[in-house]
Amino acid sequence: MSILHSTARELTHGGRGILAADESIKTMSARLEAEGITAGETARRDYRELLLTAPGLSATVSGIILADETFGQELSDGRPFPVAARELGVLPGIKVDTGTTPLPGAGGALITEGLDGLGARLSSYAERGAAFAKWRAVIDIATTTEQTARANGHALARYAALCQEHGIVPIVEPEVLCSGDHDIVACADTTRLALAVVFNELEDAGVDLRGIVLKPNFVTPGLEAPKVSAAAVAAATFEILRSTVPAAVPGIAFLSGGHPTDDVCAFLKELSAIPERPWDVTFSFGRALVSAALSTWGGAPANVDAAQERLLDNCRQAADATA
Ligand code: 5MM
Repeated sequence: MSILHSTARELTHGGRGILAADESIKTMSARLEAEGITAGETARRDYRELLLTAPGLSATVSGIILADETFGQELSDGRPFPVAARELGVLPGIKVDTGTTPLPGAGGALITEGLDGLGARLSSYAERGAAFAKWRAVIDIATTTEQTARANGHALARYAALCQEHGIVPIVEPEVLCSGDHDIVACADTTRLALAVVFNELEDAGVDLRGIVLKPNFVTPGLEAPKVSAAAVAAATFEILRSTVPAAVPGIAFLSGGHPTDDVCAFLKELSAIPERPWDVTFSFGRALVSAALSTWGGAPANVDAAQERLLDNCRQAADATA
């Protein structure tokens, strides 16, 4: 088995999942400030160290996605984050997109940037220990068209092919945003379009599907719309995935998208129980794993243990949902 295949499998198989701790400096700073913590390089580092060093994290977490700033930082014991992650039994990953910008003439739809110079950056990340990478396309139901989905799918495919050339597993994340009051059918339609286009582009780019991880949204009503049952979400999500995601993909790791922890774990549990599913399913949650830990910490060293317990509880709940 090639390193790409074994890494993709290690990330998604065996009842563990991925911790998304790759908030950009702007997003992370805003989340710290919202908890009354003065945001700066040191606070962002301390917070990511709290997450990575939670005792026994590797029992439930296979990989951690880091932002460029964190990837170049050291823990308080002097170990670089990617080195410490491997020593702690967690594969280090790196977010390599550089964010979104409006696509010209596309009514506000966004395109994700970061392809220029990406090959050189991937070489450097690989030398420093990155096992996998992440690129997120942001897809808004109100503005997405076939053309804008294709532009984002094309970028995702170019990124994925480049990652594989450097021995790095690409996480392919076409995120249909959960914000809004749309119904589940609207989410299903846009998710189907986004995934169909992405797999078309991945095939055209010659990407080895056995060496990727797909990171999609669950198919749900918008966060401001009435909820449906977890069984209904799982059925709708499986229906879309079955018709768009080839069985060669080893694993699917879902984003949480702003849904509460209990809800996304219930969605995952229902999906895991579908017997005809050809891929492993797991989590690649950000907020659903870390929000409670961040507010428990509040920037106080005395709260680190309690914050780590909140993180570990959520990781255990998510991992249990994959069984
Ligand atoms: C952790 O947040 C990631 C980076 O976000 P920004 O670049 O906007 O700061 C984000 O890509 C995340 O990995 C996914 O959206 C999944 O996170 P959630 O919180 O939706 O599970």
